[in-house]
Amino acid sequence: MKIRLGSTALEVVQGDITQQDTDAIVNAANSQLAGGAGVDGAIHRAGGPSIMQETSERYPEGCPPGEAVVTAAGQLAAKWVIHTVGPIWQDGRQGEPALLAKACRSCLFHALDLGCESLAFPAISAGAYGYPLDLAANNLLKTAMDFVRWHRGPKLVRFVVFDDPAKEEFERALREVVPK
Ligand code: AR6
Repeated sequence: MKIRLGSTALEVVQGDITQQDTDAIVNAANSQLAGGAGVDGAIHRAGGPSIMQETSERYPEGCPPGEAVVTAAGQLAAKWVIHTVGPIWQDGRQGEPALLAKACRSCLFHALDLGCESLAFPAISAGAYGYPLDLAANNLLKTAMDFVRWHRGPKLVRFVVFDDPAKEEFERALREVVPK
């Protein structure tokens, strides 16, 4: 499902983030940039060891929640991996929504700085970090919509969701956040 906003577009597709041919893909990393399961594991497996080598060399301090760092994408089709760290869900009153939106914006700013026309996001924080799927979908889509309308780019922002429930929530959120 794809919605146009002027010269930009927001899209929800079901699939594997590692298979995207967008200029950049986003990794749902941890603050040590230590690798892990889920999206993080899949990206390091498919991209090869050069990605971890680069994060260790360039970002030995890791990356705080809400921020993002960039590496090349090794063997992936994308040119760049933008590693961000979402919040760990507690009860929703510990700043999680602001941090998730900040993580999303940090990735979008990096994408513009890198000259990317297209960027693919996973459902940051909605797996191991426990962020409720519906709330993550609303937050990420609204943040991305506000960003692309204001900055008029990147041209394509794609949300890649793994399973049917995530697809339903992201498509619902896309219909709800975009003004008619
Ligand atoms: N492509 C697209 N989506 C995926 C893929 C994939 N290959 N694999 C999983 N998902 P998660 P988080 C979905 O746990 O919640 C790691 O260990 C998954 O179904 O990857 O931010 C890191 O090292 C879920 O909807 O990210 C951190 O320690 C969503 O992607 C921690 O997990 C995000 O799930 C980060 O947890």
